[in-house]
Amino acid sequence: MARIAIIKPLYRMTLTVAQLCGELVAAGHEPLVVFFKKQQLVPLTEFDPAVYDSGDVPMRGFFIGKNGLTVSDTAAWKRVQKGEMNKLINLLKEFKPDAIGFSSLSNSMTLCADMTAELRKHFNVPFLWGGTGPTLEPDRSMESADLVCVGEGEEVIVEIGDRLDRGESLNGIAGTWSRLPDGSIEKNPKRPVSDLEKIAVPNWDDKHYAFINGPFFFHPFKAGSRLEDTSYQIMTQRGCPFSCSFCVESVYQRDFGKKDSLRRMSPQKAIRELVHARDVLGYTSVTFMDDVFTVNPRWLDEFLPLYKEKVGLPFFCYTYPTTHTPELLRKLKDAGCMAMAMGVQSGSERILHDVYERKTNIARIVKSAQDIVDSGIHATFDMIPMTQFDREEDLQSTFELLLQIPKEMDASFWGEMAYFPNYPIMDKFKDEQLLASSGKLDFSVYEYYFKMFELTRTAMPVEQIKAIAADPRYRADHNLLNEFMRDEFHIVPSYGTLIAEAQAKLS
Ligand code: B12
Ligand code: SF4
Repeated sequence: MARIAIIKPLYRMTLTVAQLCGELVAAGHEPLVVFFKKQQLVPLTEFDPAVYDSGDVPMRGFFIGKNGLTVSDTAAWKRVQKGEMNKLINLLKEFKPDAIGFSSLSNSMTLCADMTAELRKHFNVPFLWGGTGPTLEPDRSMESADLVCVGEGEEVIVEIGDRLDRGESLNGIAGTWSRLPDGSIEKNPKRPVSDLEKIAVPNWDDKHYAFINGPFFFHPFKAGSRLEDTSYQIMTQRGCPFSCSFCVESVYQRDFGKKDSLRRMSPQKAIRELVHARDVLGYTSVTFMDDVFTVNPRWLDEFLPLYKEKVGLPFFCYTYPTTHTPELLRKLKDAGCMAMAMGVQSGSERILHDVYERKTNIARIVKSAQDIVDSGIHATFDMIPMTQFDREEDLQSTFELLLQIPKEMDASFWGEMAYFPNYPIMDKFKDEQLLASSGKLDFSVYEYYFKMFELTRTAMPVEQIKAIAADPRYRADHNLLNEFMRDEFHIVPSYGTLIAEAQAKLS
């Protein structure tokens, strides 16, 4: 039995580590997952770099209220304190790991490098890195790690455990890069993507988890989503039929092949996990974290009646403008779908097609939004209304789209594009024609449009909003719009809350 610690800097993304924890336990190994620190939202006006770390990739969201617009870092954290590191070191000393892993997104790569360097002073064990960040930047990861998992890790983590048990070297494992005894780096062949029918059920047993943040230290720790969200989160599917330039799915398709990337577990396997979540873990709603839940109507035709019969909990899922029909929405609603979110991202076909690589047309987005609202499912949509490629016409187009999206549908997130390393969107910066035609807009232009966007979500009649849009006084001074703004703007609402709100409206 190998003892493997996995550190997940910045609490959440619990599914990733619960999956790895499930694999290790099922294979007879002993995992300890440590959530180290917590990500938080910090308004830029309060962002003191001596106190907060923004990570390697800044991520920003916008709040619009009566006092105007607030820009916040949505993924910052308080800088690591010595006491937090000491707690981690003591916990690991007690656990006596045979290997120490890090699971990282792109924004916490430097944090992981600093932590690895510090932990190496205390532990003479292999350091394993995995996750989206190391998969995107394996060479950078190898500057700190002894082994990097490139891609999916279910089989890799078990093979590592088995080899540690047998006292064998960790070189030569498919799907990893590792350091050879002479110090050089070995780049092993890629591993085929995981068969979702064979992977373990995520393990949420408190005893395998710990949490360290500031003065807080918990072990055992309730890692399940219930701490922040009342809803059980599951992914029945991996991959996506689309290839948006700002999303990791397009990277996985490019680097690991598109052919087998879109996979789903059998309806029966998903149902077993959900029945356990309801009966043993005590959850009262479900969030399907599948990138686009509404693909594969044949699977849904089998799954939804089974779900209704055997699970019967209200649920949330994601959709895409071209993947649902009124008929499918009816079936989803009948099975318990209370709330869903649809990616819209922009109202400019130029941005959607040339920058985001989302070949949807605007009329289709409007129809899809209306269909969800007509179905009676509570709906929200996501937008990325700020990039390095915008012209004012693009913002105007987004405003015009928002005027057509039913008011019952709220925006869950207004964000600035986050530029992750090696994503296809980074190639757009090499497209001189595209760059030459980009506006490099002043932030005050965004402030005006973001407030106009928000206005479309208020109860104000569309004709009145159009009159304001036509009035040059507001364009000259966007602060005049503040009086129309709502007090609070939602950002990344909790799924459990969305479901509960939708239920409350019904009753
Ligand atoms: C579901 C999800 C969420 C959910 C998570 C719910 C939950 N309970 O876990 C929520 C909504 C909370 C969320 C939040 C965020 N997310 Co998110 N999320 C995803 C999504 C759709 C799936 C991730 C997932 O769980 N996959 C299934 C698990 C089992 O697989 P995995 O994570 O890929 O890990 C595998 C391998 O990487 C490997 N592995 C991972 N770690 C390790 C460690 C070791 C040692 C080894 C050997 C292997 C290994 O094995 C795993 C199993 O195969 C991805 C997109 C995607 N399709 O991947 C985005 C994604 C991960 N999210 C992203 C972002 C930016 C965020 C936020 C920072 C957003 C924000 N501004 O707040 C936060 C981060 C929160 C935090 N501090 O952790 C980005 C990350 C981009 C990047 N390059 O870093 C992604 C890739 C989407 C994108 N834009 O491309 N997210
Ligand atoms: S539709 Fe969503 S999950 Fe699929 S590639 Fe686009 S952003 Fe990613």
